[in-house]
Amino acid sequence: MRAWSAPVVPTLPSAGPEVQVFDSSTQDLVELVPDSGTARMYVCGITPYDATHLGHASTYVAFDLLNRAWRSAGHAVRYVQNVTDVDDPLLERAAATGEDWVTLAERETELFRTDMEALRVLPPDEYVGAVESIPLVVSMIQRLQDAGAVYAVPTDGGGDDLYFSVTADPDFGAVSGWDRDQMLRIFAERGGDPERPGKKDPLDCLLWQGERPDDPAWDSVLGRGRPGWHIECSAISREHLGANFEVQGGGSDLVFPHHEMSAAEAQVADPEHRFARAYVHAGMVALDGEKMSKSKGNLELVSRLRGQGVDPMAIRLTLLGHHYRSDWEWKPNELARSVVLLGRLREAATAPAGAASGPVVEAVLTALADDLDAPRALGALREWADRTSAGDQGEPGAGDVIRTLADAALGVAL
Ligand code: 5CA
Ligand code: ZN
Repeated sequence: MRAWSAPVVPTLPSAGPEVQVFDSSTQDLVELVPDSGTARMYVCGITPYDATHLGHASTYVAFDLLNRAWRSAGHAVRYVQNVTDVDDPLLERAAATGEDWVTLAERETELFRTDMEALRVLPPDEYVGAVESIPLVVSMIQRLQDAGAVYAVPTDGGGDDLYFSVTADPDFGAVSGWDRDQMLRIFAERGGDPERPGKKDPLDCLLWQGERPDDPAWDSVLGRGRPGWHIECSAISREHLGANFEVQGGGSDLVFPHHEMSAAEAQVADPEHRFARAYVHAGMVALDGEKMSKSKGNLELVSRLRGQGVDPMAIRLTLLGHHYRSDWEWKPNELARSVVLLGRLREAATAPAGAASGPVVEAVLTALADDLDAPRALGALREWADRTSAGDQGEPGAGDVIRTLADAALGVAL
């Protein structure tokens, strides 16, 4: 699948420190110096049944910061993202509105691309759909069958659904660290089916769904059907990044079951290797007191704000004003403040001379390497602009350095 076009990343005057991020599985900071010279990152992509909201944008901007922080530290980055272009929520929305599901997925994926471009999010090197990955999914399920970790549950239509036995992975539970009660509570809320008769363990998850009337289905050695959700990300990441890649990322709503299951499936298919080195999760953005979500409809859309003429860089500044791990609520007055801040930064950065830039470069890169502390990095830029506007113009051309810094490290074009 085609990604979106890449903004130019200007070269920084000096390299940043090695990056530390918070790993959900160890509940600790880890320094992720890439094993292979290239940092490999997989970030779970959208299910394209509705437009990009600010929660999605916030998560993708968070991982864009990680991408940029690795580059600032001098590492190459290989970035893979999926598109869940066949799954229940997409098919349900298409059925409800009478639209063809493929057309719906293509339209919303295209809108997502333009939103990401406007926000200056670096595109993944591989942007991969679930549908185009069905052969990869099927062969990973076959490996799980060889490992004895798959069983069939008959469907009403005479076919079989294939389930993954979570007990096959001795490390099951290590990503979330949750106890069984908590897993059972959340599983049903997030696409799982703990009550399904015929399952060996309520937590076992669907790998391959046998064909249903009116649902799309593909021929395979597993029978006609379509992939389950978690195996999609296990198979795509394994194919395009290999084993033990640096970061598996997404919003914190994916910790369980999605990232737990994806890791378990990949590790049972290949017990010699870990799935990812670290599991990194962005906080949830809320609106009107509840997690912003397509299913609830409490959304503010990137495309709606852009349509109203809001500068995407002001949207980005608003997202960066919150630490990526915190849960926060979208408030329109914060956007208004970001518009003002953007104006002040731009004014200072276009002055022929400004306050010394060196300490700001160091402060910004250090803050970002320290678990992607964008609010602290923004604070350093704001102080520089204040000093410059107050008359500290000791360094000719300082604004050019600050513009390079804001663009390369934070993705903000001044
Ligand atoms: N296609 C799957 C992942 S394989 C999926 O979760 N799609 S999604 O469209 O529902 O979400 C896309 C990304 O946005 C995920 O990383 C999810 O964790 C994140 N996300 C969804 N809602 C929010 C929110 N309110 N705040 C922050 N991030 C969110
Ligand atoms: Zn995923």
